[in-house]
Amino acid sequence: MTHCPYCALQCAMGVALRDGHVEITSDQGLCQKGWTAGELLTNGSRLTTPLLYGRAAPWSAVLDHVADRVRELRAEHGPDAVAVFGGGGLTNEKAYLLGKFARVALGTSQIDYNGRFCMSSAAAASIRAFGMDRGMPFPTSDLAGADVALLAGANVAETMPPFVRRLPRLIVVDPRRTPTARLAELHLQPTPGTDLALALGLLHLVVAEGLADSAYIEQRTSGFEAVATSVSSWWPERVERITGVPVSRMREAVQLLKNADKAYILTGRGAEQHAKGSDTVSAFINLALALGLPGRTGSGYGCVTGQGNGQGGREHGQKADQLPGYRRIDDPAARAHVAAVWGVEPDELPGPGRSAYELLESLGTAGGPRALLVFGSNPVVSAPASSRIAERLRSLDLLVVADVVRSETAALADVVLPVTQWAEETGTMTNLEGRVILRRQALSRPAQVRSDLEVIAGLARRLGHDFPSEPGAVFDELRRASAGGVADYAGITYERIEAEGGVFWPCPGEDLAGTPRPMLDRFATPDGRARFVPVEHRPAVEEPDEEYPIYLTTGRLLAHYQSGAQTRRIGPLVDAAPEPFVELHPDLAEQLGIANGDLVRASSRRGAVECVARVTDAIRRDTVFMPFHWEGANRLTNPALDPVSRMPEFKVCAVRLERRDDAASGVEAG
Ligand SMILES: Nc1nc2c(c(=O)[nH]1)N[C@H]1C(S)=C(S)[C@@H](COP(=O)(O)OP(=O)(O)OC[C@H]3O[C@@H](n4cnc5c(=O)[nH]c(N)nc54)[C@H](O)[C@@H]3O)O[C@H]1N2
Ligand SMILES: Nc1nc2c(c(=O)[nH]1)N[C@H]1C(S)=C(S)[C@@H](COP(=O)(O)OP(=O)(O)OC[C@H]3O[C@@H](n4cnc5c(=O)[nH]c(N)nc54)[C@H](O)[C@@H]3O)O[C@H]1N2
Ligand SMILES: [Mo]
Repeated sequence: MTHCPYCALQCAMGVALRDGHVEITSDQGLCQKGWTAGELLTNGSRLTTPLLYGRAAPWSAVLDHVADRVRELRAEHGPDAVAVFGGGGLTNEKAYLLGKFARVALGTSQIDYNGRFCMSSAAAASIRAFGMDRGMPFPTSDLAGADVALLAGANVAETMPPFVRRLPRLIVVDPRRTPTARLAELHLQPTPGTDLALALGLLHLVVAEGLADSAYIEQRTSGFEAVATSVSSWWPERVERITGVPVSRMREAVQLLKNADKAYILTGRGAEQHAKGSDTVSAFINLALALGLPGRTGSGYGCVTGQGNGQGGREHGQKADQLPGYRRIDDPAARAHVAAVWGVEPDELPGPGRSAYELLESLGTAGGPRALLVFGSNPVVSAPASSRIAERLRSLDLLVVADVVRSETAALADVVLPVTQWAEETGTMTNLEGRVILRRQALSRPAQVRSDLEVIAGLARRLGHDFPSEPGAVFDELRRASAGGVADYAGITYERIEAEGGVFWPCPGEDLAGTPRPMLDRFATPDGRARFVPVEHRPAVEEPDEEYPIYLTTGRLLAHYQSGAQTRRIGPLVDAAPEPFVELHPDLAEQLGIANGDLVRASSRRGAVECVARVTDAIRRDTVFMPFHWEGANRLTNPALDPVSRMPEFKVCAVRLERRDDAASGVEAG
């Protein structure tokens, strides 16, 4: 058995080859992306041979070249001249080995990964409140037993369809009336970037109406008084002015939460991908704490983790500030433990490096890296201010991309390394519940293709380091490196995962059970109490003005995955969603003289893109929406970063929209 290559639900599936065709089976039902995931294994658009400056070349020559160039650049500019960019779709084994490769074989501090664009705000807020970041500290099967869940900025009907069946009655917070909002009992439709004010307003109502759970607050939390005082000025009318959400709707939301015996508050990228994303999540966690939800069976706060290994990918050391086991790279005890497993001295390990966007932005600049190795990300499409990032990538002395297809980023690379796909390899993933699952190799792999682990170990060997490349051996080393850390995998084995249907971390010993609900008795803070964190609302970094009068927000469609590198090569998915578009309200369309289907030009201070207009009353009048599955949407987005999580402000910036012929004549005239 293996698991789906896409999102953090990691649905189990069987994969077999019949008459040259990949057949997918499932007992639980899959989304369309899952059912069609086999196509990329055989459909001819995958990479099958290494490329050196665009030409096919043997593996040994290509890896020799990379190692030689890395040595030269290091000798000339120092170890931080070589950088690594990883991905939350990589298995735990790959994420672990990539982090070790950077710190030990390259000796560089410059490693980060695309999860910075994904989970980092929720992770930062969870650590502040609970002392631990396990996105959902409960099995998703708990959700169905609740009376209500508030879903802030998550469109799970499109991003995790099978998850919807596990949900109770919903309150949905989204500027668009999404398929998820249509399922909801109550839909709050705020201006993008105002969730923080909304959460403060909801907490204000809870406190003002005496609905806070004082026994729970007393026994299990600290810091309530300061937060209660800080929300006293967030009266509902003020919040309505900022968010556009009517006071009556806020009251209805609080009623639904109040009347619930069991309830959840869940956040998705819509609330998190802001330059104030970690404070926004803190505000929602404060609300959950005031209602007494976290750390109880059947209630809680959770972040709806995104990528296949979004959870595990942030635990084993491909993040700039982390070592395996969710350890901090600036913690002397953590460094000593991991250095011992790696057979190096603690002071040989580099310190924390730049965050994802800062790393990409520094490439090829004075003092920035001269070389980048990318494993499992397509930043030319998915990074904010993407034209600037493409330019930075072009300025490098060496760009190496390991991928399964020729992504937009691979198209800029000096060296392209074709790697095996999910069904052709074995490894563990940690799903959104913190359950470690096992993908077993189901198919043989094409002759010229190697696994990421073999590629990393092959490069390490050329740089004088002996790394394991077999998944089981890498996992055993990961278990030792994680032992004693927050994300302790020491007791997890492939055999146990298969026998038990997955194992939840922490699991510190083979004779110990996993931990599905790690916060029931105490939180992972020094005093065992969850912390209320006072936070204040502020506007988006870039608010609309005369020149750029409209809010742009971005997100996902059912049929495509992320940068689209995989799904834009799968026939039925392309048929379902063939082209990029911008969604706008009929009133705005009329005001701009734009009709449904018109070609339009959208521009921001950072760039412009042309696409088709889709007119729909499911969006606010002041806001337009673009999916980011095609190159272009991110030319517009604002790379302003959250001060704590370093998350870019993907979900709100200011744009202008014109019909293409108007825009063209404007250019000629101007
Ligand atoms: N089909 C599909 N599924 C996926 C993925 C995919 O690419 N395609 N990617 C996976 C990954 S990595 C992730 S991270 C998850 C993401 O899953 P989600 O978080 O559900 O996805 P998004 O579409 O990015 O954002 C969710 C919603 O946020 C809304 N939104 C925009 N701005 C705001 C705002 O300011 N406030 C609020 N409250 N809402 C706002 C958008 O309208 C959108 O409907 O999906 C996973 N699943
Ligand atoms: N405007 C806007 N931008 C966004 C977002 C948004 O909501 N709005 N969301 C952000 C979020 S949440 C995320 S997670 C990022 C994701 O953005 P990306 O990091 O670009 O995600 P993917 O498209 O999944 O890229 C993965 C790449 O790795 C390849 N790949 C897949 N599996 C493997 C493997 O096992 N090994 C190797 N070597 N390669 C592999 C794929 O073919 C693909 O080219 O985008 C972010 N960007
Ligand atoms: Mo994500």
